[in-house]
Amino acid sequence: MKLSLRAALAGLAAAGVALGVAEIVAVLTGPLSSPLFAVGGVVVDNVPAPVKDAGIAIFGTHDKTALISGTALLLGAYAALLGVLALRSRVVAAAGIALFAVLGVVAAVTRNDAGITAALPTLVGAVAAYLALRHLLRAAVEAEPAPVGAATTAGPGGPAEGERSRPVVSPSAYREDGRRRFLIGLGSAAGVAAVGGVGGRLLTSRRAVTAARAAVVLPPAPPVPPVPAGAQVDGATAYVTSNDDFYRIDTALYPPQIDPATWELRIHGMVRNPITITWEQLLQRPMVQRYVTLACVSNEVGGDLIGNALWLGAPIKDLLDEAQPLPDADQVVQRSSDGWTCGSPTAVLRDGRDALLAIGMNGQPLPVRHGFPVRMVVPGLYGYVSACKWITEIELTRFSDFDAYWVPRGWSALGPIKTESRIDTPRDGAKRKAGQVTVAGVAWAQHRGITAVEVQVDNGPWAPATLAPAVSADTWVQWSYAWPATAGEHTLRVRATDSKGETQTSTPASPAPDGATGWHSVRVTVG
Ligand SMILES: Nc1nc2c(c(=O)[nH]1)N[C@H]1C(S)=C(S)[C@@H](COP(=O)(O)O)O[C@H]1N2
Ligand SMILES: [Mo]
Repeated sequence: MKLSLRAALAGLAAAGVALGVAEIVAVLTGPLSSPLFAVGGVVVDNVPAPVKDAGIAIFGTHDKTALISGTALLLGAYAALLGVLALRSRVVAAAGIALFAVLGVVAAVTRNDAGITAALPTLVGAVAAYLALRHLLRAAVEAEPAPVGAATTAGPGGPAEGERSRPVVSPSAYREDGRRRFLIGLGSAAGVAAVGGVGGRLLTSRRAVTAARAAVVLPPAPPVPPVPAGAQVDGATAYVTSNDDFYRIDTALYPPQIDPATWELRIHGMVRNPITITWEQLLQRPMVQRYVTLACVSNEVGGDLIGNALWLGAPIKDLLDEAQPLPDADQVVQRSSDGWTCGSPTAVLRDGRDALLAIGMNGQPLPVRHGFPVRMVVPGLYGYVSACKWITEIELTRFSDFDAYWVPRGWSALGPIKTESRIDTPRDGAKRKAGQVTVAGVAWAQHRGITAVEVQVDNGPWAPATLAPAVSADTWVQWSYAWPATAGEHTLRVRATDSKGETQTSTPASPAPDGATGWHSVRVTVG
């Protein structure tokens, strides 16, 4: 093995040690203080919007895994290079590790709600990496075939008389020893990295709020609006989305872990009567259960970033009424414990719709990924302007005074959900036998409601589809169409009309800045 290769491996191993040790320390200081997650979080909040959109487009809901893997890969390349440079100079090695430490520390302590202890994982990790690198490099150099005679440390005139008779370690034994120590060191470093990384993560998830969530007893369930018979059409997506299947979109690399016992919601800003309520107080409030279909503004035409669940929560309107917003406070900013914000029009939250401070999802306490212990759900608005998860603060302000998280990143401040429809069966590229084929799917225009869905085969006339009943205008509705399919290649299209009489536009638009438009279509081969 060449020396430079050994040095690169030493650098990599030292980086592994840094991350492994940091994960262990982060068990105590909180998951977001680990350098990998802290730096990843800074990247999430600062990448240019087009890059992030491309990331979501390419990796979808795996964008977080892709980001963490990418960060780890970059760090690996940096560490290997540092190992090689460190052969020349200790100073370079120390400076390189210090640079890593500064990045990690700054990222960790500037995260929302981070204390100074958030610096610890990176600092301890960096010291461990420095020691590991020094040890490994020394062994790597000693494992190197030394120039002839070098190992006997003779002076310019050759070995002194007396030394010749003294037993010396032969150069090759010396090399063997270095090689062995190098390999042992490498193995130990890998061990520290693996045990620290995996063990640290496991311990962190043990410390997570899983237990606190399991202990939650939801208040006695108020009546559930019945799902009408026939709401579920064969072949279409489930009318009610299970918690496990529900899409997840957020900027959190690790979902905030909030113990309900310490949770508080502060309602303040432009209000006459600021309020702070605890979890216990929230549970005392009148609760309702409502089916509401949540949709993400990033959903492409035909996409699946949409789901329908039964939410249990306290109407936010009552809380706002108690807080008494000032007349020109036109924006309700919701802030999550991790600093993420969104803003909804005050008028929308007070217009009588079922905007909820939700604590339950499909009969369970909110899953941690979906905002445990408390989140907002607002029928008719995209999630990025209304559905704050892990909510801890509500601030009444003006749209002209405050831009929420996505607004400076190129998204519209207002995000009413656009009327859309989707074909769920047949799938694009499917094959069917000639004869009657069931075409089915979903359509939504939350809070307005869908009044018609039409299907078009190739470029023929638009034919009305049968609308299934839905719980309310706040949920999606399923539809079906009996298609007399003839042999050949066909294109099926769908479009919906809402209760305002507006039919979906055919003009395709991408999700930014305020939601995709266009007709969903699938190609089907009939044989
Ligand atoms: N704290 C927090 N809440 C958030 C987000 C976020 O990034 N952070 N994303 C929003 C967006 S863009 C959407 S579409 C919905 C998605 O909710 P879900 O993950 O429960 O489906 O959450 C919203 N609430
Ligand atoms: Mo979203």
